[in-house]
Amino acid sequence: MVPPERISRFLSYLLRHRPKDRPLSFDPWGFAGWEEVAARVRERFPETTEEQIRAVIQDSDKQRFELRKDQVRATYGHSFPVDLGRQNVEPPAELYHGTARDLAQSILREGLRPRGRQHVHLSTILDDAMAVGRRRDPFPAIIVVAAKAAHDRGVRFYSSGPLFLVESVSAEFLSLYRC
Ligand code: HQG
Repeated sequence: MVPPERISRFLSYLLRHRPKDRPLSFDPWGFAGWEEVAARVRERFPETTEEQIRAVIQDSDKQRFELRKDQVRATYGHSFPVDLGRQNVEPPAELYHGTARDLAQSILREGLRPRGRQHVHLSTILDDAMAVGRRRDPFPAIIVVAAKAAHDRGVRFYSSGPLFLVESVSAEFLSLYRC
């Protein structure tokens, strides 16, 4: 059986980055047709059933995907513009961003930028930010975002499962976490 994580990564690749070699049509909200997506996954992993793909979507710890009757989309992480249709919400006082130590100084100087994606991703829980940062560095730096203060000054925060998304955060709202 194909490990669920491989299917999840492949779905993320298809739905966040619309690769040219795996053409799918997307609506403005980032949804693609379920049948088409399931067919792409089964081309890549022929032994996978549609039920297994559904299970990966439903079991995703970070609610990475949204499946409607005959459509599916990624809930965050896009490298192409989509209208997620999310409401601006009031965030908690602090949110956390885990990153590599060698990026921290530039972030504290320039602010948090989405780089290749549509949004910056922020965690509500320190341990989650550590896990995000460990993808890049075994001893990650944690940036603390004064989220409520930024929100009060007009920065729009969107909630997505356990994450908050934001277009960017200027340096005045950032500090380095010290344990
Ligand atoms: C960095 C995964 C220098 C930023 C994860 C990050 C997450 C700057 C990188 C989700 C910068 C962008 C997203 C600045 C930002 N100077 N570096 N001014 N501003 N950066 O991958 O947050 O499991 O787009 O620190 O768990 O690492 O795939 O963002 O290192 O939730 O669902 O630019 O992806 O989720 O990298 O990861 P990314 P991320 P999944």
